[in-house]
Parts: sequence; C-alpha cells; structure tokens
Amino acid sequence: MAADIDSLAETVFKAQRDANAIAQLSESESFTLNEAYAVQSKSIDLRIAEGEKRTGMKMGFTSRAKMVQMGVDDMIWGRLTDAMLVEDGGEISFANYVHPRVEPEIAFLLNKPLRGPVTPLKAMSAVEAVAPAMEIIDSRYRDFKFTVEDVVADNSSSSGFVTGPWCPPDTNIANLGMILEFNGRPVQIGSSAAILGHPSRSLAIASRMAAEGGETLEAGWVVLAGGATAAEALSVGVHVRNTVEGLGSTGFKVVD
Ligand code: OOG
Ligand code: MG
Repeated sequence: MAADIDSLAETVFKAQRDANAIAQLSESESFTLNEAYAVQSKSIDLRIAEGEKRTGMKMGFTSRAKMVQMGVDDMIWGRLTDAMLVEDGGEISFANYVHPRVEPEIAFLLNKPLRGPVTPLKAMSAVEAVAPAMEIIDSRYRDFKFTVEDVVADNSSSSGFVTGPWCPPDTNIANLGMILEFNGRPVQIGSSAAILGHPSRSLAIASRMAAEGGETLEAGWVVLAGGATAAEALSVGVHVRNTVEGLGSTGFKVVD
C-alpha cells in the first residue's frame, strides 16, 4: 500500500506546532526516501498556509561528527521558513521545542538562483555573503531517534537558525576554527573543513539535491551548510555562542 503522504505530513506538522514528541513514522508505515521528501514538502505547505514564508534550505549530515552522532550516513536536506529565524543576540523559548539541540554552522546568503548540479566554484558565484551561524534542531521523534526516512519527513529536524555578521563572499572559509560555547565555556570545537572538506561543497550539493526535489535555490535565500561538530542539547538559562575564526560570532539565550 502506498504511504499516505497527506496524513504523515499532518502528523509531523502538528508535532512541530505543538512541540509534542511522536513515535517514528516508520514504526507504523513504510515509506521511501522520495516519499519522505514529499511528506516534508507537504508539511511545509501546511506551515505556509498558516502564513510562514520560505526563506532557504539546510543541509544535514555533511560532517563525520554529525553522521557518527546520529548514526545516519546519507546527506539530507530540509526547508527553512521565516518563522525559524532567531534574531542574533535574541532569545528562544524552551517551551516551544521538544528537546532542542544546537550545532555550529556556516550560512550562505544567495544573490542569484542556483539550480541543479554545479561545481563549488559556480555555487560560490551565487553567494552574496557568508556568516557564522547556528542551527537549532529539534527532532519531533521521541528520544531524538530516527531512520533517514523519518528524519527527512520531519524536515530534517530543522527548527531554528541564527546568523551572525554577513561577510564578503570571497572571505576564505576553507578551514576556520569554530567554537560553540555555553555560558562562555567551550562545548564543541571544530573547523569549517569538517563540512565536506569545504563548506562550498555543501552549497553545491544543496543545489543538486534541491533540483532532485524539483526546487531552485532562490536569490535572497539562506543556505545552512550543516553542523561542523556534534550537536549539543539546550537547556533553560544557557547563553549560546558560535565563534568562527575570521567571520565573527553569533549567539542567543534560552529562556523558559
Ligand atoms: C538531523 C539534522 C542534521 C546537520 O547539520 O547535520 C543537521 C539531526 O541531526 O537531527 O542538521
Ligand atoms: Mg544542521
């Protein structure tokens, strides 16, 4: 029997809206990776119907550290909306999440559309600016456990993102030290090189994978290259900061 894309989309949509943990969809239905992307797409349509606007794309599992932490070996992607944007230096409310984690990332701002397979160099020619960033991931599945199909259906755990100062597109981002701090204490240390050897590769792959899903990366969109280190669990009262060598830093605070 074909998977019921609409009802699966509704399930993940409601879990996200209500910050409610659910069982993995794969426990009760079998669906393919393509169907998982269809569920993701429909669930974002439901958010757009409630007034949200599409503002970008995030890549996932582009570093070994992330693949090892979650036990998934395939790159995945998800959709970003305006409602996911956290103001730099702002606050997030813990109550809006199931069990949020944060990971240090690099963000790209596009000034031209990108579509289909491109080289990293070509991908960078569509970049207006690069910034230190963080993604807040919040799997809607109990215990933050999932199959690759489950996590893709759940918008690849995407839940929020924050970007710091936008730097010129020719800034060297090949091998920059990245430090994730909680209340001034380093909790993860990595390098932008952990992201596929160079974050521009992630942008190029984002363009290819989006096209496989029938999408173009649009001018004005933000693309997150993927966590450079394992993610860290958030808790109330924590001041979070990601500092990327040469790019600057970005932060937020968790309130209840
Ligand atoms: C899936 C999302 C992975 C990344 O940057 O690797 C991701 C997850 O870990 O829950 O966003
Ligand atoms: Mg991420």
